Amino acid sequence: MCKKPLLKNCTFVSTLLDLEKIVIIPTYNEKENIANIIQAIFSLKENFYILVIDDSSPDGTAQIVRDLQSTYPSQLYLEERKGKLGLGTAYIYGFKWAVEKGFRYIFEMDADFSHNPKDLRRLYEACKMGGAEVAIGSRYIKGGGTVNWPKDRIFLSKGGSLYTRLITWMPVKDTTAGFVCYKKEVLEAINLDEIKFLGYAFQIEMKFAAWKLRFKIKEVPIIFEDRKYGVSKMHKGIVKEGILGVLKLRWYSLFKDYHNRVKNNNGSSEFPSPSREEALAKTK
Ligand SMILES: Nc1nc2c(ncn2[C@@H]2O[C@H](COP(=O)(O)OP(=O)(O)O)[C@@H](O)[C@H]2O)c(=O)[nH]1
Ligand SMILES: [Mg+2]
Repeated sequence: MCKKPLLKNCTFVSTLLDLEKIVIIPTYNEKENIANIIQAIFSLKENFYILVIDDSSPDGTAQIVRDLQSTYPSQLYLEERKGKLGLGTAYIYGFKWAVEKGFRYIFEMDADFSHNPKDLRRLYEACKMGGAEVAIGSRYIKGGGTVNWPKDRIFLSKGGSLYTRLITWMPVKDTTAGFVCYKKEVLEAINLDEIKFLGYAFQIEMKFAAWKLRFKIKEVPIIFEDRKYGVSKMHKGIVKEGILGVLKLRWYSLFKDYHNRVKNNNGSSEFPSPSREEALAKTK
């Protein structure tokens, strides 16, 4: 049952709807994809809710979502932030939002169809029935893979995962994966205010924190397909952040009390947005 109203007449809505599964989709300039991905998820007819976190995309992505809200008034939500603040902080914002409302299974997913909506169910089942507390859509286990991805991206992604495993010893094959289902308890246990990375490093640290807090992580094979529409927001700063970020994680976990830092003792502050300068400064 929802702790805080999703809609003004929450009492009415919450008695009718079960706040089980929500897919968080961060967007920046995804006008070619956003309507289709939303429709693809709702057409699964598996009672998914969707929260789009849009960073004032100049291409009008948010308006497309607003227009669709009249078709899906109680299932589609939009949060808009002022300026491009990075994928990591968008997810942190969305995680807090979803936990606050009382959702039990919280998914991360890209807008660009690299993640197949049909795989949402398999991630859900891994958590709901398979005993996982974090289910990762993995490209680098048996049965997983990539389609149409340029060689340099495959190299970067596989290399990044190998590098992370060598340095952190984290037993996860696809450490930069962005298609994930978290049980609410995991996100509640992590001090989300301490996760400050923006790109690949964000994905790595979420898994690292969950692992360090001893949650059960399971990888589910997925086929990741390169986007057909729109452009990637990947840039050199994200790679640099990833390389240094992994070293920082290892360092903190060796010599400083990473466990205590990342464990949520007090409850996180509400939906913070870093300043634009703060977010941009980190990726330079
Ligand atoms: N809200 C928000 N979303 C972002 C930002 N950067 C990327 N995204 C979204 O994050 C998802 C993954 O980004 P994408 O460009 O496809 O990265 P790639 O798959 O690594 O090339 C897409 O849905 C993007 O629109 C950002 O700064 N803010
Ligand atoms: Mg993509």
